[in-house]
Amino acid sequence: MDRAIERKKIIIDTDIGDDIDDHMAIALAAKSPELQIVGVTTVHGDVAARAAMARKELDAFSLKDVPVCEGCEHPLTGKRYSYYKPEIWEGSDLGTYSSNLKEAADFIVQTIAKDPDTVIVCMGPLTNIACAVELKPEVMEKATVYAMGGAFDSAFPEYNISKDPEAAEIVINGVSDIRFFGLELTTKCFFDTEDLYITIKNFPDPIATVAQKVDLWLCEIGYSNLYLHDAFPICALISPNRFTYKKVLAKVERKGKHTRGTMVYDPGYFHQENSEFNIQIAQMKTPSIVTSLFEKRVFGVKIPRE
Ligand SMILES: [Ca+2]
Repeated sequence: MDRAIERKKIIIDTDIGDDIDDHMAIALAAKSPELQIVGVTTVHGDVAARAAMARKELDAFSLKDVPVCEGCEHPLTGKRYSYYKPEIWEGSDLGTYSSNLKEAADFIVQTIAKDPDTVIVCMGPLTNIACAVELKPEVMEKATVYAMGGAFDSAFPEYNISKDPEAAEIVINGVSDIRFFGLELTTKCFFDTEDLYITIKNFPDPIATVAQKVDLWLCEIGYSNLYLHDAFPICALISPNRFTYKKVLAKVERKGKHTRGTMVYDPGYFHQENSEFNIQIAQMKTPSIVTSLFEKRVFGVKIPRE
């Protein structure tokens, strides 16, 4: 690694084990010399199985010293619901892997208190971050959060926000620098799942660990496109000049019959130029660089495209 590169410290907060993009995003972070993963926290549902999955992947990428910490199983209100059958997707082939720590909110607060420049990269519902805000608001107010979440060109309630709207509302008002990577951006970049699997299926570790999940994604879930949603905030930390951010005042819909979990905001038609804002929405002109980064850094080969 070039010694001149100052590595940006990150905590990855993840619901690894539902959509495959968490696995992909962790692989990209692990292979990027600009970033230093200082901890992984798990959220939403079977957080112990998710922690075991994160441990297995970090170990495969020779990151055995990075602590993995279990977080909140349930949203702040209500119960957790998964799209997929846990026995198929979560908890598969985990052997003796397990977490190092519990109480993710404590870990997050302690890490940010020690080094406020550490960026929290959120790849799941924002429950752990909300708990950290409630635990130590004065510490978390100074935190920087890059979150995959929201759908800023529609009233569609995007998954991560909709699974814990109350947590999202606490976080957008409790953290001064929070940047969202919404579906209108993250759906612009994907691999063909089968082409990816065929290309990498016989690769040695650590890619074998990723290939195993791609195979599951293809066979058990059956999605032909492998979207890289959670890799966008990682990409933004690797290549900050590729991204711009639109500052807006957003609120989270928590009551709508069809829109609970939607983030709503004034698109700028009516407010003053310097009006108050609480989030930043990521924008970029070349989403294809996300797949290019995977090809260069993670797989080392071009993945065929239809
Ligand atoms: Ca995720």
